[in-house]
Amino acid sequence: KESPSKKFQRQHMDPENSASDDTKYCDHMMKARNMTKGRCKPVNTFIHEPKEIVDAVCRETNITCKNGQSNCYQSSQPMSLTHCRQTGASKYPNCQYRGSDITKQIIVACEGNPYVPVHFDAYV
Ligand code: 5FA
Repeated sequence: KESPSKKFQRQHMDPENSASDDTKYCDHMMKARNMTKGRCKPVNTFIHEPKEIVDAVCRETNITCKNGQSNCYQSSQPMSLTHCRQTGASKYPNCQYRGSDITKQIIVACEGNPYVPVHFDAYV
């Protein structure tokens, strides 16, 4: 079974691409990363930074997560992100997305040993 950290990497990590102006980026990536199976995942953020940089967020400022758990951490540095949001007209199985390229600090939840990101909580 896929581990929580592998799931985070599949759903949120894309260090190879820099912020893409390509309007097809989200349509392509949401499908390629298996987030359009069974349903269209409504929103998802991809992070265009090296894995070591994102893993290190688990050692930054500890904050409360949206769900009330205390295992969230906010990056001091803004990061290159693409936020994908399903369009209103999009209907499963034809999942369609709009992408926004942004540079913001990220908030991730961390778990395990090694203590690594397992959930993308927000950008601020
Ligand atoms: N989740 C939320 N807070 C968490 C925390 N502090 N520590 C660990 N996990 C935490 O997200 C709900 C999901 O987020 C739950 O599965 C919970 O385990 C985790 P959502 O935004 O309500 O839905 P989603 O569509 O994002 O959920 P999934 O498709 O299951 O995606 P994941 O949670 O695996 O990944 P993501 O939340 O990073 O997108």
